[in-house]
Order: sequence, then C-alpha cells, then structure tokens
Amino acid sequence: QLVYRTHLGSLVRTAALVSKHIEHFSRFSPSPLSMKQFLDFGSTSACERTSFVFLRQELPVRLSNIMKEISLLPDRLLATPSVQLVETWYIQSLTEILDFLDKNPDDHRVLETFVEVLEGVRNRHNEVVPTMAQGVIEYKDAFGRQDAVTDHNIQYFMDRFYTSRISIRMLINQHSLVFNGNSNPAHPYTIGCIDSKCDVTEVVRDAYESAKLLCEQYYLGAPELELTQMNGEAQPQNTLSPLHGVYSLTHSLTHSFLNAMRATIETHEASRTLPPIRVLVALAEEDLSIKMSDRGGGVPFRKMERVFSYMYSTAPRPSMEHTHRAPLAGFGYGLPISRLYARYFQGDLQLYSMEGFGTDAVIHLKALSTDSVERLPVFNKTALRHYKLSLEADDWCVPSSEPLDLAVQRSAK
Ligand code: W6P
Repeated sequence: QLVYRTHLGSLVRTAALVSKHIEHFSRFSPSPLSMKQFLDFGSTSACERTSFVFLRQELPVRLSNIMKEISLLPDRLLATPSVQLVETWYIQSLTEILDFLDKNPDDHRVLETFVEVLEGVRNRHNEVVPTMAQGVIEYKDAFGRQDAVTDHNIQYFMDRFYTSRISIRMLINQHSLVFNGNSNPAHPYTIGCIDSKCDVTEVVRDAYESAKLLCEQYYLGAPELELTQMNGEAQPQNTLSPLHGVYSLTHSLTHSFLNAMRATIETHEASRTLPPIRVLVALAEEDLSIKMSDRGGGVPFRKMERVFSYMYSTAPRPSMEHTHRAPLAGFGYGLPISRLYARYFQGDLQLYSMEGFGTDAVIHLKALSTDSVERLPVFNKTALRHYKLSLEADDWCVPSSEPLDLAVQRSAK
C-alpha cells in the first residue's frame, strides 16, 4: 500500500492535502442518476469523454461525502485497526481519482488509464464489508456489551456507508464495462450490469436453483418452489424498468431462499415432507413486488429488529466445532445489505414473520425506469446531528424488572 510506504513527513503533507480536498468535495451534493441516464451512458452513442468528465468530479464528491461521516464515527470505532485500514483505502482511492482533474479529456491514453485506475479502486475496496464487520467485532471485544444507542448509531452509519459504496461501485462498473471495449455477446441486452430485457421469473428460478444446490450440500434435500406471476403480460415492454444489477437481485433472492430453506428444513426435521417455498411476482403500473413465503416456523417479533442489525449480526459467531458444518445462511450482513440494494433504486425489502408459522420476505422494486433513481446519502447538517447527539437518554420508559409496589410514594425523575 502506497500510503504505508510513504515517508512520515510526506504522509503528513499528503493527509493535510487530502483533508483539504475532502472539505472541498464534501460541500457538493452527490447527483443521483436515473436508470435512463445509466442506460444512455451505456448506449451505442455513449461518449466516454462525457462519462469521464462526469465521474472525475462525481466520484470525489461521493467519496468525500462518506469520508466526512467516517471521520465522525465514535473514536473507539474509528481507532480500530480494521476501520483505519478501510480509511486508508478511501484516502488512496480519492487521491488516485483526483489525479485526473487536470488531465486532458481528449487524450485517449488518459481515458484508458482512467478505466485502469477505476478497476484498481474497485478491487482495492473488494473486502470493505468483511473488514468493517471485523471493526465492529474489534470494537465489541474492547468495549463489551452493545447498547441501544451504539447499535442505532452503527446502524445509521453502516446503512449510509454501504449505500454509498454500492453507488460508487455501480458508477465504476458501468463506466468500465461500457468503455473497456468488450461487449457481452451472450447478453446483448445487458448494458454494464443492467439487463434491459430482464425476465423476473427467470431471475427467481435462477436464484432458487443456486440456493437449492447450496442447501443440498448441507441437508439431504430442499423444499420445492411454487412460483406464481401476476399481470406479467399486461405490462407493455417499453415501460418496464430494466432491472438494475440483475446480479444484485439474484444475490438478494438467493440469500432469502437460503434463509427460507434453512428455516423450513430445521422446523420439519421430524416430518417426511417439506412445505414448499411460495413465490409471488406481481408486476403492475408502479411496483414490481416479489413475495417469498416459507413455513419455517417464523421469528419471534421481539427478535425481528436484530435480523437487520449490523451490531447483532456480528455478535456471537456460529460455533463450527459443534455443528461439523458451515452455517448455511443467515449470519453476516446478507439481509441488511440485500435491503440496501432494494432501497438503492427506491425499493425496499421487508420481512413479516409469525412465530409458530413462517416468514414472508417481500422485495418491492419500481416498475418504471423513470421512477428508478438512485437513493443516495448526503453529508449535511442533519447527518452531522445524528453523529453529535449520540449519548442522549431514551425518551421511552425502561420497564423495571422489580414488581411495582403501588403503596410506596414515587420520587421525581
Ligand atoms: C426465516 C428467517 C428469514 C429471513 C429472510 C427470509 C426468509 C426467512 N425465513 O425464518
């Protein structure tokens, strides 16, 4: 890593220069792109120069906005080796991209180098999610039990941080896939990582098959799939939103299938038959919704919040020695990150569970490409306030564990 090898004196100068750039670029708001704009950048008339000129400004803006938020993390988390490492990746990547600000956009070699640098940036940040998770573990090992306030603050930051990362990788992937010169002959309607002729039921079936393969490696079988599509034909093709990152949707669906399969198998261990996983795809004027229902016994209501918690999800590592097999799914950040992918283009992922019966996981997406606009965090006064107001008392009563003696006079708060 370049930053590590640098002489201390010049490291200090670099850091001072970088923080000046972060101050400058974090004053700009990120510019959310619509699906149409992503497709135009990827069309045959796409102009690499235009994309380059946009990205050499927009990427520093998005990086600097989130770097401001990293710098406002509680010291005890910011100082962990893992979070420090992630911060050096951001500084290095910002520096490399800023290098292009004074380069000539009409020089082909500049455009070529830019694609190479972007691919380097993307690879540098490949391990950000497990590294940040490690940072949360280091924090908990050093400071013990999680409290509601810390949990809330980490949740707020991680949702914004990972959304920012998803969006930056989307920009980089689109630019490098469109302008590295190779079109994908197997997928003629794929523009970067957007599939303009995506068949949702096909994506659901693919995700089911991948989950089934994994599931069958750990258990002796897998529940069947029952797939229903509503209104599929009623929708004229040209208004349909091209599904962004088919890969991310497949990924999210596979993850949910694994959760549903595990729950189904583990609650029906004694029985001969497994209830199927039912998936309903509903395509209408505004929404494209996918509901996946399992009969895996559900999750108690009290524990539902934890399913999306970055703090809880890193908590007790599943013990491998006792199970003799790797956990199938449900550990780590799969669900909260699936939800961020859905929210990134104005959708959502919601779980409805009934303990004793099963769980419905619903993914809502926008049906129209005009409604599919990036949902991006911005660093401003409101965000700043979230990081400053960290240690205030809760405004809901804490139930006492002692039985209340109504005969005793209560004292003031
Ligand atoms: C469960 C827990 C869960 C999470 C996500 C999707 C489906 C399910 N089923 O029991």
